[in-house]
Amino acid sequence: MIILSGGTGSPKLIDGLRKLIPDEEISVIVNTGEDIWSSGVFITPDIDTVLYLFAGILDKNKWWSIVGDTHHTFQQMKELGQNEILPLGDRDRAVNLVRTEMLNDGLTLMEATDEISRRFGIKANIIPMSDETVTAMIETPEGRIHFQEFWVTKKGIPEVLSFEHEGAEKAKLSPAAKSVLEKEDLVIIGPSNPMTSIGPILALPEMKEILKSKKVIAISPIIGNAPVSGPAGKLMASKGLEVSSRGVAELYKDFIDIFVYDIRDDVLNPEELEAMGIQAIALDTMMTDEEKRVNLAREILKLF
Ligand code: FO1
Repeated sequence: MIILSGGTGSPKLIDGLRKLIPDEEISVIVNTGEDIWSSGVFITPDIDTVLYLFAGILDKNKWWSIVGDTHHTFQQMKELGQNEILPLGDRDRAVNLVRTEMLNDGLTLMEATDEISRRFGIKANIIPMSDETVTAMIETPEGRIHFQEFWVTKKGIPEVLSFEHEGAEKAKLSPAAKSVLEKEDLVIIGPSNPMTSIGPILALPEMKEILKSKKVIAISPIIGNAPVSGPAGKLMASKGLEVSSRGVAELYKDFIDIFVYDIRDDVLNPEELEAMGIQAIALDTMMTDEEKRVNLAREILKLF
């Protein structure tokens, strides 16, 4: 089984899936469109979240970074006037330093991810969507800034005039992603931001075409007119898309078979999707505790 993952929502679902199927049977194609260089370190937040999840060290209160991590290095750097965009923990920084060293030694992002997975004893197959760098940049009235600066430093407050993924036009689907997609028939599009988390994966050449030949279930990250978390709303609105599950379904309609939306959603009309040949299924998608994560995962597995 393949899961397309970005931050928070998809890792929560993977957490539930892990209780039902062995890690060895899980392949995760992970967004790298929010990656950022900071103080000489290459940080790839969505890959790290998935790595830490499978390594059993993810902070499940925040759904990023390592549980119990300290911030001594970040604080010391701040005192020296180095204000990093992402407040990186010390252990998190260690992982990112190891990765950066591997990249500097000539490894691809896939090879570096594989090696770090191996060292953590991870059995799942964690695959960066691409080995090329793709960077989400947001145009605000005060200028063009990195997604992480918009979301973390500026708390998602600036108006979003537009956004784009720099490097996306040159990026290719990673060979490992391609190879796993050749072997597996079931794909889950996790409930992550359809703009900056799932969007970059879908934008890669061939991806949408490949998905058309698979059985694809997408889970909406939006309930009513508000995302469960994160900046999806503002970013969708900046592209003129309706901020709703209907807006998400519109983005995915050409290559999905089943669309899962929340039981509380009062915007999506399932008949509209059925008319497009997409099965619409209402489930409880609020994964606020482990039981709910496992329940949602179980219901999704029943759909295949
Ligand atoms: N997100 C936040 O909202 N605030 C943070 O301070 C923060 C720190 C952070 C550190 C390392 C890391 O890998 C991710 C971190 N994130 C933080 C998450 C990140 O900004 C995005 O939410 C992810 O890119 C997921 O889309």
